[in-house]
Amino acid sequence: MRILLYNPDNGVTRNFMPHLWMFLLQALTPAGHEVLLIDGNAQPMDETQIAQYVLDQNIGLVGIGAMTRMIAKAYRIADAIRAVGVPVVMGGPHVTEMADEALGRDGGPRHADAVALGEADETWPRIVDDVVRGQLKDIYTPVDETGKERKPSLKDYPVIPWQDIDLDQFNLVPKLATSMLQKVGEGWGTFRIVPVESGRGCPYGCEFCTVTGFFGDSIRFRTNESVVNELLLLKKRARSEKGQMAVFFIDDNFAINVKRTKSLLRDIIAAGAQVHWVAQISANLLRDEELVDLIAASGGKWIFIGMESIDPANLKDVNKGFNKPGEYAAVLERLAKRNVYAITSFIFGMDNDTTGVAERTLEQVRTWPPGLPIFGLLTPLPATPLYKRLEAAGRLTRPKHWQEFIPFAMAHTPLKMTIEEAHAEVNYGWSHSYSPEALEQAVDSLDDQPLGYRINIFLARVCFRGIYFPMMGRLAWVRVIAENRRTIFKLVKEAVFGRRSRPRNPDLERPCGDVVTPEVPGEASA
Ligand code: B12
Ligand code: SF4
Repeated sequence: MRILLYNPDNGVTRNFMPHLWMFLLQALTPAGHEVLLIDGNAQPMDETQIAQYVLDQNIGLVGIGAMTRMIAKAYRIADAIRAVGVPVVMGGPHVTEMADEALGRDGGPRHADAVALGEADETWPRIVDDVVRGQLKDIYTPVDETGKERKPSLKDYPVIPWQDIDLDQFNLVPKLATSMLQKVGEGWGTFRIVPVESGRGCPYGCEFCTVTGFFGDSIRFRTNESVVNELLLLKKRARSEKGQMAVFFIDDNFAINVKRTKSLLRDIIAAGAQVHWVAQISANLLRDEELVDLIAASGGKWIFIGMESIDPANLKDVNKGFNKPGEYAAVLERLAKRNVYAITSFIFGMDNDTTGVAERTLEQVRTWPPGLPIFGLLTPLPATPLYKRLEAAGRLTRPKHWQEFIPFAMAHTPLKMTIEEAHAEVNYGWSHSYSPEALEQAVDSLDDQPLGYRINIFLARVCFRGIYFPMMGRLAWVRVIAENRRTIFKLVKEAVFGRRSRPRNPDLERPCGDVVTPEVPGEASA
């Protein structure tokens, strides 16, 4: 049977990275089937096109995975595929919590023939077999023989055959530039950011987060050997096509068990399996100097930190009191000293937020080493403690906000400002962090660093800008380049003519006084 795994586009930004679930389920599919992958972010298709594709390719089963924000699109695609007679199975965090909605048991239309609840590593092969036998059930639950929920162990993690997977749709290098860039350095003909997981689960239970409920508070890890082998495979593929691979460790909290993370990073270094990587780590775990040393030595470049707020009262409200705003600056300095930078994520519209929260936050951000601040609104995702609290308090203004997804729009009333004021705060955060002046300032603040780092921060900022200000078409890119011409000119001038003064950062000088070769820019689009 031919199976299609499809991930809908998010309609806002062109995703920089494919979703892991597709590769994982592909690797877990029983032998004898062919699995095709389409990520709507990389290959946009409307309902008619996807239905035609399914017929043309003689697909016998379609699996669709989606987060809450893409679920409306996922349902429309599923409806179109079912209308041409091909069964659809849906999985992922949204339908796990809202299975009745997907199956049309809540009074609405049915969108899926079957739903896979929770982690589907063990149920997916059963689903495929049931389709072949014509015995597809409505719901697949990961349970053991006694009917008790079972979280898959990651000890026997499947080998994802990265060497064979068609990754063309995920190349971030424009086709026209491929052959020229293959000759640059070790080769930049392709550049891909690949999701890799080393473990699952986070016990912290932040009020707005789906993870603790979905993956459970039981933390599970792959073996170091299996992660290291995967990195080596990715490196080999990148070399063979004269390109680059960066890795996003998608673990919810990559250092949740610091001892284990250190042992993994040591094994990566020992095996020469370093690639440039990004990971999510909560600020409290980055107090450890040795951990940060190992992060840098093993290829860590960007750490995503869910800072959420600079107000301890807000953090306490959402059960994230373990974040200590007083130590954010020290954490970021610790990383920056090793040339590791942070993607700092903030949420506005929290219960203790008042107007001006964006500027108050930016005042602090400006005193930190330059990074990539991102801003969102507190969002009640289904089945989270936050959703239940707001529902009980009658504060949900759009209880089924996912049915009509609007980017950067609140679905409940904040306590100390209006919804419109909260929207204005997010807009302020983005526009003041990603204006041409702010980009120039970020680049200038790294004046004592080699050119590569500054090009890096510039490119990363330009790409991240696209999360809020859509940059889907060529014209939008041209506009961004034009607006930032001063900074681009400065960087190009330095690349061509060099700089008179030597870098001031002694860590970056070799004993002979040479500057460490700047990194080729580009790995930082995460
Ligand atoms: C990596 C990641 C990202 C990446 C990008 C996504 C990507 N390309 O991978 C980045 C950092 C960009 C990101 C951004 C966002 N993310 Co995110 N992200 C994750 C994260 C940490 C890992 C995803 C992952 O690969 N997990 C590992 C795989 C194996 O798990 P899985 O995807 O759930 O798949 C398993 C099952 O769900 C099931 N399954 C999934 N799909 C399917 C399909 C079929 C057919 C079947 C049978 C089974 C099945 O089987 C899989 C194997 O067991 C998750 C948290 C988490 N641990 O999952 C959050 C998570 C998915 N993100 C979340 C959110 C909210 C966001 C943002 C909206 C945040 C924001 N406010 O901006 C944005 C939106 C991005 C967008 N594109 O629109 C929420 C989604 C909750 C929800 N109900 O929708 C999660 C769960 C985290 C949370 N805080 O609750 N994210
Ligand atoms: S630390 Fe991160 S992953 Fe863990 S519960 Fe909180 S927000 Fe979710």
